[in-house]
Amino acid sequence: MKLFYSPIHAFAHKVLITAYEAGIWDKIEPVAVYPFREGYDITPINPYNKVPTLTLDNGYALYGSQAIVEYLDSLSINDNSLYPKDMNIRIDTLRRLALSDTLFDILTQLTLDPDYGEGKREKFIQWLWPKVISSLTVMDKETDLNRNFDIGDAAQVHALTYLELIVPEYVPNSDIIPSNFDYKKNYRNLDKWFKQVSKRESIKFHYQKPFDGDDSPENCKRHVKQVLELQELYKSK
Ligand SMILES: N[C@@H](CCC(=O)N[C@@H](CS)C(=O)NCC(=O)O)C(=O)O
Repeated sequence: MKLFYSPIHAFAHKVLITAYEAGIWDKIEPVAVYPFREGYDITPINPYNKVPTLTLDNGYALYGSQAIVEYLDSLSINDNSLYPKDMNIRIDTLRRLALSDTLFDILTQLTLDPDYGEGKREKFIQWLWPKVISSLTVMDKETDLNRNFDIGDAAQVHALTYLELIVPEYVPNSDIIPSNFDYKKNYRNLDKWFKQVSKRESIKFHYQKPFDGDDSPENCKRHVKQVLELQELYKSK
């Protein structure tokens, strides 16, 4: 399997955490993609040109991180699925997964629209920033240090590390977002929770470790080509 993903080391992606928790990280060939830099294009295997995208050995390309994590979890060689079996608990876990993934989506929107005109941009932030605050408030309130680590938690690590990475540094100036914003100071339970979960091997394995492979556009192109060749090969079988 190949995992096309952005190797930003200060961001602990839930796909990487899940693959490690499932004990199958060594079955995955990581392929670095920076979707916003020149030369990286995975549109032939994902119409949205988004990472993460996972491709299987027959060329099948799976995208949408929620589908990818569920697939990786199903391959687990450990007896520790991140998806609780009890339906009520599972549904709540999926709600928490959505809570964190939506926070991530909002954060990417905040960083990726710097070119709005003066007034319009403020309106845009006025619309999005309260959602960031209210989701953090819910997460802080729901923090449970005794719960078995699940996919909702993996997504929360993902969203919080991204938040820490980009706000306020990569979010263009705004009167609405405090220039010294630090969720760790304002959401003490979340801070405590993060300190505890980040001791897990699945997080320590990638978090804050620079990518040491080939992250050139040429390498990305070569892997996309290989996937397309596999798709042709398996189509004719
Ligand atoms: N809903 C998608 C979101 C993934 C996503 O937003 N990826 C960003 C990471 S920066 C991306 O690849 N953006 C490239 C683009 O939008 O062109 C998922 O969960 O997989």
